[in-house]
Amino acid sequence: MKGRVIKSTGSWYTVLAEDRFIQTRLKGKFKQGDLKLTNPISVGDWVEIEMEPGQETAIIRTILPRENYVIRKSTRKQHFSHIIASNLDQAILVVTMKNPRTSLGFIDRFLVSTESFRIPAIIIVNKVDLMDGEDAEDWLQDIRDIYKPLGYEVLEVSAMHDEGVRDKILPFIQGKSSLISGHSGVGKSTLLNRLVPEARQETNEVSGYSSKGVHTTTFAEMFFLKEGGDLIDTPGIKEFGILDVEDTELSHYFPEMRAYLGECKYNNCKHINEPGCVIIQKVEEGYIHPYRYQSYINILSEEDSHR
Ligand SMILES: Nc1nc2c(ncn2[C@@H]2O[C@H](COP(=O)(O)OP(=O)(O)OP(=O)(O)O)[C@@H](O)[C@H]2O)c(=O)[nH]1
Ligand SMILES: [Zn+2]
Repeated sequence: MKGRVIKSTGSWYTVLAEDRFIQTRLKGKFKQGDLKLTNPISVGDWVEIEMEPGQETAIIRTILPRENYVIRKSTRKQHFSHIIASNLDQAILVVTMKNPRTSLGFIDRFLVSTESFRIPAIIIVNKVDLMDGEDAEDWLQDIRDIYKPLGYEVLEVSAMHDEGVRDKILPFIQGKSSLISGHSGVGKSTLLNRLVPEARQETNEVSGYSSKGVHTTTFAEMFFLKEGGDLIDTPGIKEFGILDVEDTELSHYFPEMRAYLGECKYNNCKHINEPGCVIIQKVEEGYIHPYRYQSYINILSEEDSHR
């Protein structure tokens, strides 16, 4: 039977297969290619399962090849990675101008990650009800001016006060598998509860497990839209870093730079201060936004200092 992993709690995985939620577990070892993983299975994985004789539970026999995945370095084990979610159609970044403030630099790091994972991204600006004054207007205008021309959708909502928030977002998530990310406090849970009103109930169910003393590190959980499609929430995972991107590769993950790659004088150009650099020229001519170029330089130097 084929199904999709929708939740992982310790050694048990909830799989949705043939319209049923089935508790499954792994038996034996799984080869993961070159990846060294702390979790062999992630939410979003498609798996082949087999019911245990005379039981309501099943064994995972095969993990089907992942179309894509979001991964981060393990905080517990050196040289190991942790898959946050897989088989995604898009990643949603929720940002706010205030309480907390999301910086453009953070947005750029996120977008570099999703570009490197080959996952489309959209930006939801939440708490627009708190926007007030010139500073807020400038921040919002920058977001519109910078990201929309690059092809990233920018939606402006108030999850708390806007009754129409669900209708506004639905066309962008219906029929898709979307990961929700963003700083703590930007309103991810509030938004999720608007989009999937039953979600809160589900969350309570998880804490119900823990009161029985079962190990419940919930890595991620999938919630279903009644119109089709799903949302993956990642409690406890506030952000994922940029993983193993080579200096000369970084510009590939800036869509506005991609168009000019190969045009610089030196083919290993890092676009910092090299003579004949077309990227620097395009920044000067106004084709590449200076904030984006600044983020590019910041990421380059931060990644260097991490080595
Ligand atoms: N003013 C305003 N407050 C909001 C809005 N959406 C959410 N909030 C508030 O922001 C706070 C954080 O919201 P959450 O939904 O818990 O944020 P979160 O992103 O899930 O936070 P973590 O669980 O820590 O990752 C809560 O007090 C919400 O009531 C909004 O549109 N406007
Ligand atoms: Zn260059």
